[in-house]
Amino acid sequence: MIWNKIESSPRETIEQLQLSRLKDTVQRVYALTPFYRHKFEQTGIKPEDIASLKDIKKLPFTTKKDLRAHYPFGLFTVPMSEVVRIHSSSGTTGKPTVVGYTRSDMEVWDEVMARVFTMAGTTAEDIVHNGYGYGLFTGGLGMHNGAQKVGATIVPASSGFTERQLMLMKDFGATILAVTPSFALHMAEVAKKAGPDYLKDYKLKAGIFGAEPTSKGLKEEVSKAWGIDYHEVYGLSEIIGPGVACSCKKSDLLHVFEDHFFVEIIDPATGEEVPEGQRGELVITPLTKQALPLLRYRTGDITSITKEPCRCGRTMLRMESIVGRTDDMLIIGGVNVYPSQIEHVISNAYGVTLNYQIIADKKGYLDKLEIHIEVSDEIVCDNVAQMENIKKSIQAALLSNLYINATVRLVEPRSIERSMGKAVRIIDKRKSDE
Ligand code: DLL
Repeated sequence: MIWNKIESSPRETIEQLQLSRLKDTVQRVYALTPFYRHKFEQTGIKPEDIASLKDIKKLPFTTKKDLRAHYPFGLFTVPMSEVVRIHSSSGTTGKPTVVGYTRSDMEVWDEVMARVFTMAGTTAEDIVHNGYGYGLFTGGLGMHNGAQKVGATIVPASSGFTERQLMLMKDFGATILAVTPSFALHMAEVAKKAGPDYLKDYKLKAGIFGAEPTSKGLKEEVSKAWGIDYHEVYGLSEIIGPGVACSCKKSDLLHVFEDHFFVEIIDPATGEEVPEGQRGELVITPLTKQALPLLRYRTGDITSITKEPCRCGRTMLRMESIVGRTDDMLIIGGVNVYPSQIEHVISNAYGVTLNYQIIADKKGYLDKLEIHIEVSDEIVCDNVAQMENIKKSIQAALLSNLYINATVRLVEPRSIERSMGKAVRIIDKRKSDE
């Protein structure tokens, strides 16, 4: 099922729409945002210079730093009387990034989220259990509005209180689960305490997971543990929240809702576009935003795109699942590695679970990487020889697949703290020492 026929329109139609919307956006920011007008003047660009989609390259990039410099509402292009909603990123360091929505922005958000729910097979007959956090985080309310738009029954559970969430899922007969992948795995871990046939109590058929980089192995684990179809949703507050892209039933790649978001992939070091299919940093220009239109926003997320047709009938280009963030990339002894690549190695290993933590540190001048991984329940921690074998085989796989020398420490089941939202996988002690 496809929510909106634009999703399967010929690419020329989509691109024509993109161009006219891009021109409007450029006019809008030039006229209304001193920050952009100044940038245009500095580089000698005029809104009229945008005659084709390729001309987008002439426009300046926008970064998180720019948003922070204009905290909280400095880049808004409408009076506050037209802003009907505020959200913000968690902002673990310094000020958070604040975003605003007009009524029309809310309609766009609801629309793209309705497409997401429809991709996962949601109809008015479904009961959606929404375990994304409600509040300033866009996950909870973004999902909420999309589910409501397709007419499903929504259970606004928010995050935390795992046992209670499971009870509600059982008692209300939830058919669609919306949570972060790491929390879905934790929920399954708790649900399994009811015994091997725990799935008989649940009616779930699909899940909509996102908000954090996730390896193929962890997705398979979630899908298996809940006996459901895995749909991945991608998005970020600065652009809209969840609902920039989502995977359909036919492929693991995520369809980008291109009529609202123009995407480019660039080399993060040079800012130059990379060829289709090659990985780089995702840059997004929202095409219909009213309150906070941004040009060429550097997401920091690493992915690749393809325009190859999809078997589901949608024509909108697809992006690969996010490999990691430019700022999450670890450089260990000169080797670049993303946590999701380490997760992939762990997912193929015997005797361990996907509950792990990566600790990067320095020993003298040398980088030191330690990975703590919980063993599975069937492993007897007292069996020293077995533990040693597991540890050595993971270390060897990390070396041969990723060229990193890491020390693996196997820890007891359930000894690593669980996350109720986005998982904290990396502790980089080198950063805190700076
Ligand atoms: O995480 C929006 C969201 C909510 C997406 C619920 C999906 C589901 P922020 O808090 O602003 O917004 O964080 C955005 O999260 O730049 C990515 O690094 C990461 N992210 C979001 N979705 C995915 C995904 C929400 N599917 C940041 N895979 C983004 C990997 C993701 N990373």
